[in-house]
Amino acid sequence: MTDSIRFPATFTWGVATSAFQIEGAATADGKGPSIWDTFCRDPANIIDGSNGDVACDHYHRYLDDVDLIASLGVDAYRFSMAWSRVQPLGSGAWNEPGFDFYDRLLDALAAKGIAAHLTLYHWDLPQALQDAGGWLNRDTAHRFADYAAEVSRRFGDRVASIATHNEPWCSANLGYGNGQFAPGVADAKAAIQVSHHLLLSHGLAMSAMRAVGAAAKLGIVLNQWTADPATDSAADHALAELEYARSVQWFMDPIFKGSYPALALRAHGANAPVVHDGDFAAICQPLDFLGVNYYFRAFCSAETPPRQPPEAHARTDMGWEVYPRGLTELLLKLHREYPLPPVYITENGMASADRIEAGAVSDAARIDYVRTHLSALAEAIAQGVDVRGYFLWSLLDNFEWNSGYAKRFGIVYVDYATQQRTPKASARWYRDFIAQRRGAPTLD
Ligand code: IFM
Repeated sequence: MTDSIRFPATFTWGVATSAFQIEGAATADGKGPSIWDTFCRDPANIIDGSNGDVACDHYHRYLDDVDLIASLGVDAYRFSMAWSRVQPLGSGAWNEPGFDFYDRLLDALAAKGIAAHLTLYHWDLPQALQDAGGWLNRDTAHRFADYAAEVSRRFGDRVASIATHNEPWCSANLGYGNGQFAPGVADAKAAIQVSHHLLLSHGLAMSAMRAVGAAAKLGIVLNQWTADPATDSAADHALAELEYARSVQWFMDPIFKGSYPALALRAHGANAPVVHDGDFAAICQPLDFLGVNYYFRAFCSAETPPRQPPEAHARTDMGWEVYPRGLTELLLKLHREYPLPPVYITENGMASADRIEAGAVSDAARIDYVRTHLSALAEAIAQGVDVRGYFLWSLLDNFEWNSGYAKRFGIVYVDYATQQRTPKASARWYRDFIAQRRGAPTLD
């Protein structure tokens, strides 16, 4: 049942993608290499040995893709800009043909009345900056602020919002902590220092963009989860508390309170980051919005082997527990703990082993996933959390990072051999759900 799910009348409905995952055109029109281009050159890094050279070929098919977005009846589209497309070396000269692509994309979205929500950094650092130390080099934060200011100058009045980072937890912990993501570094101390430089870059970019004075709302997108103890044991409770501190509070506290959480700092010990005077003042400044990406909760067990979430809970093709209640709980907890600005759910969705049969893709599990998460979201809103929009991840099946093309998150199926797009049953469901909202009773 979806009739009983109520949202504010002005709620924004959208779909999301990111540059490296869909654009392809890896070397077109002067684009420089990014760390993901480099990382994929070693096929051992990607489960199916693939890369982002072509991906969904969105760079050439963006007009069709905008038509597809419009056909869903959504209000908004969230996407990211490939930094090395517009500034091939991550510093110095701008690449006009790269900016032209985003200019054309924005025109196409505007022509269809779709609001553009831009993310500056969705993990694809220009390789030239990596060669100079990447996010371990504090100077990268300054290069990022320059890039943010330039984008804001050019597009800040044409996009509804600009997010500095997407999921810096992943950039730090998967890129530098366990090496599963580009640039493939496995060094716990480095990961923590990188997280600090990412936060610093966010703060510097916010100031730089504010100085430009564009109309776009400015914020950041964080991936977040609640951390539940697997049992009532003191050990599981302690583990859950630490997990929450190291993941959610580690990014939220500097932004909203101007310090790192004491529990996580203690746990990091000698790996704690080097923080310069003035860093927290740069990081801790008002946001126009907070983007929350929610996929699953953390289930914390101190036993060996660790206890797993209940068997009865479904899992996605990524192996992630389906736990919609966690979205309500997370939002209420954030609402209690921080002076939140308006919140957007900037990603939520699931991978499933979709197949095309007789020209159609039946993805009932995804419909169920989205429906139950929307219901959980409506519950949080009803309890007072100011959530202004929801972006389904993802518009298209796409390059799922180290899983390559083996995992399908799209509500539109992509046949990578032909680049044919086929809306799945979930795309039709989402379109109908949104259409129904327009006439449905609202919270207002
Ligand atoms: O595909 C990713 C996206 O790039 C960032 N958030 C999680 C998604 C699913 O893993």
